[in-house]
Amino acid sequence: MDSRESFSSRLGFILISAGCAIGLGNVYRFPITTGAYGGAFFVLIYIAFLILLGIPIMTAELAVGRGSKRSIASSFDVLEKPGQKWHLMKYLGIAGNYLLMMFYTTIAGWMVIYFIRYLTGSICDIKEVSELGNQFGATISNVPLLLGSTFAVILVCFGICSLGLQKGVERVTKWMMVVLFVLMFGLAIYSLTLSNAKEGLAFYLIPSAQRLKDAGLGTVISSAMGQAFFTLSIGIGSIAIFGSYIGKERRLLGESLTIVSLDTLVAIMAGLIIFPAAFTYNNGVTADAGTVGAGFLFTTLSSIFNTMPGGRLVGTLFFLFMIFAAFSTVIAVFENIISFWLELTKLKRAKVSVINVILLMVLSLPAIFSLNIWGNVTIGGKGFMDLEDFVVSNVLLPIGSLVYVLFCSHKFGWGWDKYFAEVNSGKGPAVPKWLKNYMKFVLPAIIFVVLLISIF
Ligand code: ALA
Repeated sequence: MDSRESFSSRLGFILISAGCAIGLGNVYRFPITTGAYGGAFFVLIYIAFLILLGIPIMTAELAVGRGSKRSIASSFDVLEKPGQKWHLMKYLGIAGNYLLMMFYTTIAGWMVIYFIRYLTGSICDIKEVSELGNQFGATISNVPLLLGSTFAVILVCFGICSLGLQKGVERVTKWMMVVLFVLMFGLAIYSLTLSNAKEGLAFYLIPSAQRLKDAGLGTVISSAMGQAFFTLSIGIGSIAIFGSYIGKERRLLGESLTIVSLDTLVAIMAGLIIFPAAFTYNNGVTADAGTVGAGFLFTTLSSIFNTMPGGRLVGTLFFLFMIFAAFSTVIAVFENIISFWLELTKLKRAKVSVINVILLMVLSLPAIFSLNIWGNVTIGGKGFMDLEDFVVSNVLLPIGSLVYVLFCSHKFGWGWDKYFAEVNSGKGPAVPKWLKNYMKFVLPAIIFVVLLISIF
């Protein structure tokens, strides 16, 4: 194995870990689910889950990564006691990272397609939502177009990773994240000046018991939990890897708080961009999945861009923002995939990148084909893209999180003492002692319930 690389700065670590978390989950899935599940109450429950689940689990992942100096492909092998079986977790982690990328790269490809359409202005004359819906339908039925856009995402992102941790991943992601924040603030300020911004904000930020009732409390809670896991990508080692690249100067609770806060800031800002626009140009959003469903960005929101003054520029900047959010996650997860190979084989980074470009191009085919030529092929009522999303978000992330928490808090794992010493090495806010029983018993119980609700 090559000698292990590390980040050139703390800022690099924070922005890349936040970049891994910040992605389509924040800027696409969060506003859509918030709209569909009635607004503000969903947001509150989601934030509660980030605090109750997200932050402690993230400290566990980062501690295992930093304590082992390995990715999930061998971190449990390094830290477990002789004869234990925790290392089997590597299979779940590796499968989770690949499965996530098997559909995520295709959706990232849609953002590239729509960015080009806005940049060239080719889509700007279509104002009707139904016509835009037809166009989106034609886009996802167009196999060569989807193959081209997905493969381009895979090539560019592995190309960046092949340059190395500091020269590729850190340099490019830092720059992308800075532009993402600038674009986001610009778009949000613009949106807040729109005429019905107030109504949009009220829907988004003022809780309404009636809307909660309409959406159904159980559904709102389980979607908010799923969203919290997805947005942080916790449980499959995609955050742990970045713990493995840092030193012991800072305590990991502070680092986790910063990453989760940045992730939440981006999600909340995405809502500030979308809801005022939706209430100004589209009479708001409703719980109707057709209005706020998966195609929302490419139908309703695009129609809003095409109707508003200066919409071509706003649309172009918006899809650029989406590309940076998606690419920061893809690059981070690809870095994790590369590190599996570097740890488990003797191959060099460049060769591992080439192999994985080909591998992921092949693995992305089921999700792509499920949108068109395999449209009738379903397993358990789901096409491949939905199935991959479901397995990652509702099964692997919660199971993986459960394993991390048990490993860090119980004697039959790494144990509370070792976790406590690792997580609290350095400066910054410390994990308090009283968290021990929460991590040992309460958190696993919550995750277990989440898992059951998610699956059944
Ligand atoms: N955490 C990633 C996202 O939010 C998967 O998109």
